[in-house]
Amino acid sequence: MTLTRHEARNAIGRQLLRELWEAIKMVRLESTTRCVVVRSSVPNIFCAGADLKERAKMTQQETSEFVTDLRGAFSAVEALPMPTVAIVDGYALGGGAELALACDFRVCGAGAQFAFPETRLGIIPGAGGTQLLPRIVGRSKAKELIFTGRRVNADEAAHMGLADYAVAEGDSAEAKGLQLARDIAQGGPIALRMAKSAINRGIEVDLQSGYALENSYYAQVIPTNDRLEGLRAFAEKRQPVFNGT
Ligand code: CO8
Repeated sequence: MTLTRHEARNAIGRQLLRELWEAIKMVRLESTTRCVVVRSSVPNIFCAGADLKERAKMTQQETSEFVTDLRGAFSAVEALPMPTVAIVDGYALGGGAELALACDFRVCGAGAQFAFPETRLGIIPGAGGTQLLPRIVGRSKAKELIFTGRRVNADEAAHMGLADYAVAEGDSAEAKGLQLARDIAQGGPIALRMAKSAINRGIEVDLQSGYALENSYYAQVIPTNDRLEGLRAFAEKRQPVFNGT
């Protein structure tokens, strides 16, 4: 999924939100897709967050509807069944940072800048930021970033675990992010979905309940052709060809 709203630095207004929803609805039905990459075609920008100009013209009711819709879209990204990689090569601000948080991985270019400036705008991160950020970087770091709104560069983001990879100056975040996606895509599509669900749901419950969840997801890979193909490929010393059944 590529954000291409150059003139507004990928700020998310109603039109971009509609397009994001269309992409989400399309991709989540694809049973053989192993990995989704979320990126930008705008130089030095991942996403400048919510469209502040459009929001300035909204009534309170419209703002409330827009915010609900945006929150829903980001939750839908987070709930995509297959692994997701955000390639952040430039600014990821406010809602833009939250979109990156909704992905499983964040791969950053040297010029990446994350910030949660919402409290400086009299609002709070409302599309997952107050919940996902502390789960990723820890409670006090998340509080610091959200209370101050300060920008975090790629190195610091990597240091605190906000970025999973930060490429060196001159190296391509795009290449690194796509390589990660290709590595993930070596796995079976059903296996990847089950593993993602087991981790995401398991982390929210106690350990014994987590083991029970793992067991139930494992049970779903046992009857698959992909599992048999994995065993055959191992015996025949070749790469498996998974078809998602
Ligand atoms: N909204 C609308 N327009 C924007 C936005 C934005 N967020 N960001 C940039 N633009 C527009 C600018 O107004 C400008 O338009 P124009 O050419 O008509 O003047 C154009 O994009 C280019 O902007 P710049 O000249 O500033 O471009 P630079 O490359 O110099 O800087 C930056 C890029 C750093 C991204 C800078 O534009 C900036 O700081 N933008 C504001 C970013 C920001 O504060 N974002 C946070 C928004 S708050 C948020 O996202 C909360 C979401 C909450 C969602 C809640 C859901 C539940």
